[in-house]
Amino acid sequence: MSTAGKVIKCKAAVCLEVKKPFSIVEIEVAPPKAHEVRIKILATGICRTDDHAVSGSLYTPFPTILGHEAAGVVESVGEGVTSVKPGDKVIPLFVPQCGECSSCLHPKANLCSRHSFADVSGMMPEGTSRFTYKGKPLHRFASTSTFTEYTVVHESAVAKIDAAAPPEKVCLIGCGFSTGYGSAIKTAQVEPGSTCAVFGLGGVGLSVVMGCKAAGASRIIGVDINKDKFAKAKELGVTDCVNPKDFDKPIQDVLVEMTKGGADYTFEVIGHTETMAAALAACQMNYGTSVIVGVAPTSSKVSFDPMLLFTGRTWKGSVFGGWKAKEAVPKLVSDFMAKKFTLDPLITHTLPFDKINEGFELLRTGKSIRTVLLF
Ligand code: PAD
Ligand code: ZN
Ligand code: ZN
Repeated sequence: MSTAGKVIKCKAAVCLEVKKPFSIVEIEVAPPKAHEVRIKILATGICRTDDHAVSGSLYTPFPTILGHEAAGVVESVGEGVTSVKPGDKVIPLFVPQCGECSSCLHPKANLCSRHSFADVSGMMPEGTSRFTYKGKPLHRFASTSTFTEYTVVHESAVAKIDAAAPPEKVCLIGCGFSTGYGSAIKTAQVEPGSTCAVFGLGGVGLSVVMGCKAAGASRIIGVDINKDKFAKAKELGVTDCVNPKDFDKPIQDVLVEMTKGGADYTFEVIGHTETMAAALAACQMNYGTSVIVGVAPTSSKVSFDPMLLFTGRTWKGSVFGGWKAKEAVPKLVSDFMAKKFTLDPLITHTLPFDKINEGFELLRTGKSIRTVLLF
């Protein structure tokens, strides 16, 4: 029997309060309104950004449904939706693309100005929530909310993908892989023969490594305080592994020495303001480029010597790897299907959705790269 137009009762992992474990509860998901799409989630990855929200480091209103790295199938669509239809396999987009605003129309921009990726209202663009728990509305997160059997997103925040794509793998194209890979090949535009340094070798950092390697970097230095991350990093293209704990001096000094003057490209993929400043200082003073990928705590400030930029370094940031999400995600999925890159090394754990708290523990204890939750 069709569920279109009806309220769906389903299971969701709800965060009732900051710093608390997820509660698996039954919620109600209202039908999509005009220009909205209701999606049955098939698989969702656990990204550090979700954990930043749980810990309160990244502000988001509670109670909430987190999760933003997923693949699913369209259950029903609201009035006026033209780009997807029921039954389509899709990836929800935490960076929406309306296709009509000045940013969406600009070839260099990927952050829509009509539907901001940074919106923290916790509501749909028209101002209300589609999620209800015990009669009260729940907030959404990052335009997506994927830790639930069903979610509703705006049409600008969903992309149709190849029907044959395996959801338990391509869910990573919804965030971690695309962010890291794009930061290297699109935002930094890493050149063949260059030297790169990647700070943080988690799911996103290892995807930066893959991007640097694909772009032809000849030396890729991986920096992490967890030495257990080094074996996989080497497998994916890291040529030198550096643990800041092994040195008495600042890591930027170590890297400048190792590279005889600084790396061509550095990437901060941790989310700490100190390592952002260190990554900037670790790139070559005349022509080095440093890219901030990690999400710093809400309202934090970075302190750095302006001389670092005065001499010629370039400091950039990259949200979702600089991709215009709605048009890039289907292409990235096609590239995956054509075996242009692999996602397997990033997926260290697969768990049933109910074990979401276990999945977060694996991330917090540094034991996982990506855990994919299956519904
Ligand atoms: P992760 O926790 O899997 O990886 C972070 C890595 O950094 C771990 O291996 C840690 O051991 C390592 N680390 C921690 N502290 C230090 C330190 N002081 N020096 C060196 N290494 C350290 O996270 P992830 O890969 O899922 O995400 C990484 C960051 O990227 C995180 O801040 C997340 O919020 C952000 C992110 N940004 C975007 C975007 O669009 N820019 C998208 C997705 C994630
Ligand atoms: Zn993410
Ligand atoms: Zn737009």
